[in-house]
Amino acid sequence: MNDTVNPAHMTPATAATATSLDHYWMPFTANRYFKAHPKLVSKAEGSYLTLADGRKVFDCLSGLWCSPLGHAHPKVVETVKRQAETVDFCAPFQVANPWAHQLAGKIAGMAPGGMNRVFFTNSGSEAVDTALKIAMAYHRLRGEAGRTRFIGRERGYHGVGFGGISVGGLGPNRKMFSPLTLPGVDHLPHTYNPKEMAFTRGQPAWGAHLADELERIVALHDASNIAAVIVEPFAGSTGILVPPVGYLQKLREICTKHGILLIFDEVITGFGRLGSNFGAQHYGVTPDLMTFAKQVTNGVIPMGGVIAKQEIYDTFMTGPEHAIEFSHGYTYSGHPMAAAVGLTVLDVMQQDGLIQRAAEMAPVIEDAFHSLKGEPGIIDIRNAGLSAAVELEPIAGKPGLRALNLFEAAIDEGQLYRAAGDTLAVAPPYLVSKDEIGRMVDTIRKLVRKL
Ligand code: PXG
Ligand code: PLP
Repeated sequence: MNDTVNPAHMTPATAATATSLDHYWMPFTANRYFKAHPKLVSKAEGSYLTLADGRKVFDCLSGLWCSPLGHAHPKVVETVKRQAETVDFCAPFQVANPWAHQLAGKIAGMAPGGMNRVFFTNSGSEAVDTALKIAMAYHRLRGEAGRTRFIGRERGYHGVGFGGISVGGLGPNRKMFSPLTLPGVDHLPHTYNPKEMAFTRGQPAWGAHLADELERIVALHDASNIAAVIVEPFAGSTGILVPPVGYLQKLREICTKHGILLIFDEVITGFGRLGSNFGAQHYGVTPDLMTFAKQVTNGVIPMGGVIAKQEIYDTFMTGPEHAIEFSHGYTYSGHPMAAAVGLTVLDVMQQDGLIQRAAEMAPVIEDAFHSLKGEPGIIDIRNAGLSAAVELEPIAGKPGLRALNLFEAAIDEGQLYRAAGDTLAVAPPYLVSKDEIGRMVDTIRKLVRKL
């Protein structure tokens, strides 16, 4: 073991041996398992990653839903270099860099009509906490300070801040912190019912009525106490749960009726994953606030943010002109490197018609994945836009192990899937070919027959 090798100079061959794995406490990872079965990515190019042990894999989940352009895109590489030489950093408060303003304009132009004010953060988690704060402050500024409650959804993922885990609906992320989650949060039921919807292509026909649960929660607390409802357009990290037909429309109607803000967490669905700019446009429902992250910079420089309706922004723009209207922000909000990369990424998406391309490939991935129906151990297949999930029957008493085994075996076959519980998820770069989709599916077919 030699800790002193400059990692920038590592070749795939040296990376495997030159790096001590002892010190890095890895996020959302079984650390002991990983350190016994290391997978170090030493090169990323196009849609492929090379591991330090020399194996080359297709990046089935675009990093972690982050890299629709693939890796090392020449225009992005050039932007990083140019921006580092131009303005690498400047303070975010009281001064600003022009790229952040330009990117805000670009994002506003892609968002649904009227959603045209953008607050930058560095991650989806920060975006969610920011959106919750905007919602609460907005009501207070309008003289409805009693509206402090939030409504999330079971199985929802909204990052790992205290706000995000409070409205989130994943037990393992919450249980250690239960006493400190936000007070005044309720959860809608999740929308997954395999009896009614297993093997549905796209949106299930069953389940719109689950949105009526919102009326029940409103009746319990009274609308005058509720600030906002937050949901993912489709629930991504829990394994791609697609909204039932009419469900999001109903949530919108009920929120509007009661003066409750609707927040779409578009961290995964934003910037084309569904073949539209945002999930809002794809599903035809306009929220009041949207969060984004990940794809906005192709994952190259961390960035997230909140898009607000102009009316919400305007509500803050009161009081003396020299006074801060919203006491919130991050050292790296609107970071010039991230903003410049974001501009390039969104330009490339537009110039190369990549969101249209994602829309065109959506039926291809749908057909390919649903061809796995009937294979051993596959109990459900779901798809949304250019993403799909295969639900495996858990091994009795060992949840997650079947998917993990398949995930490991697939690396030898050249595929890096995402294993979450017993779900395998894919969301490839937008330039994915039919052949590449075929290989993702063929590998699953081969491995479920064998394992
Ligand atoms: N909201 C949503 C809807 C997300 O999907 C976040 C917030 C948090 O973003 P940051 O940048 O703080 O991680 C996410 C993140 C998976 C997976 O396996 C997905 C996420 C995170 C971890 C795993 O699909 N999405
Ligand atoms: N902790 C300390 C001591 C700080 O000074 C700051 C920012 O100045 C923060 C936390 C927050 O960091 P960030 O703005 O990067 O979220």
